Amino acid sequence: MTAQTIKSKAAVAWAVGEPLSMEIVDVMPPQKGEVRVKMIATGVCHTDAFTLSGDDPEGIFPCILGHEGGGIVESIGEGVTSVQVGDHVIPLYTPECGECKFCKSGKTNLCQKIRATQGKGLMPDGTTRFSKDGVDIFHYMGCSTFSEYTVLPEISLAKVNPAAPLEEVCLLGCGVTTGMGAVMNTAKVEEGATVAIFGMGGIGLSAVIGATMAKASRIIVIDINESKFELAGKLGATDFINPKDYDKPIQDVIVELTDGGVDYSFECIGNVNVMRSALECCHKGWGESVVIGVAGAGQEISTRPFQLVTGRVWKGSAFGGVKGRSELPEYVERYLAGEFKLSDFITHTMSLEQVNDAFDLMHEGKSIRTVIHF
Ligand code: NAD
Ligand code: AHE
Ligand code: ZN
Ligand code: ZN
Repeated sequence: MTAQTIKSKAAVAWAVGEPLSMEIVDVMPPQKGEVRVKMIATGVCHTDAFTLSGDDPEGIFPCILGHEGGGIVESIGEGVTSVQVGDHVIPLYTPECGECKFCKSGKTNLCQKIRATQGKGLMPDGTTRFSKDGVDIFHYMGCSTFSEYTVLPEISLAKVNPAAPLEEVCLLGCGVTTGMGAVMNTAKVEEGATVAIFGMGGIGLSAVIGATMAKASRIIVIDINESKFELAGKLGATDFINPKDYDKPIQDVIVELTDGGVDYSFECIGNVNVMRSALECCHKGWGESVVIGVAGAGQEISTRPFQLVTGRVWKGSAFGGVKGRSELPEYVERYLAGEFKLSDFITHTMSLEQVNDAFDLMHEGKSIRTVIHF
């Protein structure tokens, strides 16, 4: 049977800085190469708040935010072969087409096949599938998981083991994969290495899991909110630093603590000053710092070039360097095998109607991840 336009509950961001508004929107059927997904659960990531705040140069309104979801295929468009109705899927803001220059390079997970239209809030054919009373609503990061039903390109879906609870593995759609992947794929932290992780939100705590799995000898965590340290310790962090306790640059504190600096550092906040600290707390000659946090429009990083001349390396990581379609299902299997837990991250669960409360909890530093159940 051909799919029809359906009504869907959605939290719409009508304008920058405004609370999301619960609406019944129209969701068109999936077009050629597209899939319509019934969302089961979605996490709320700091990047959703970042875009709503107006700091994202690609922010475009009205839109439906959300990019950390888990759902079930409701209908498929013409030519779709890799998923079928009923499959359990995780939406991917970093798709994997397998045929673009980036995919073929083997050097990056940053598939660019649909990046231009995705950045404009549109499907690959340049149009949107969402509307309300005839007004078009834009997609967000190609995912828009704050809607009961959403449409994605086939290449933006990872098919995962249906045995995995979507209410938990939705977190692998962004935060947990990003943190773990940055440590294991991007930095390739080795056994015995020393690590500093700045920011103990969902991303930083997942980086702690990655560092623990990599058997790092020392995992130093830095946050201005000490309530985050308990879970960090449970996940394997060994040293806990609140920069507010010191009257000197935090990189100096870490360099002294580690006989010259750490082997690897990770910035999981989105603060360009902290990015500098993260680079400068790395060991001369070989220390590597990975930028994960997303900084606002117009912000720039700086350091003395001498920091790089003397062997420190500055790099970045998107979605933990993970190729969504070919590698994410394996993360789900590792979760199912008990290699890591996701429930620790879920401090709050709520309905879509309460999504603004989830943003408040994040801004107040009271949540790690809120998961919305549909
Ligand atoms: P979060 O808000 O849950 O956590 C941020 C943490 O940083 C909080 O614990 C906060 O107390 C701490 N913090 C804030 N300012 C600090 C400072 N000056 N010094 C030390 N700690 C400080 O956020 P999150 O969801 O974990 O996301 C973290 C960042 O990662 C955001 O910028 C987000 O946009 C970005 N992100 C990037 C990717 C990627 O692929 N690169 C993926 C997901 C999220
Ligand atoms: N749109 C912003 C950049 C936002 C950004 O850096 N996004 C990360 C993922 S954050 C997930 O929570 C990312 O993967 N970026 C790679 C990409 O291609 O978007 C801007 O500055 O324009
Ligand atoms: Zn995210
Ligand atoms: Zn590609």
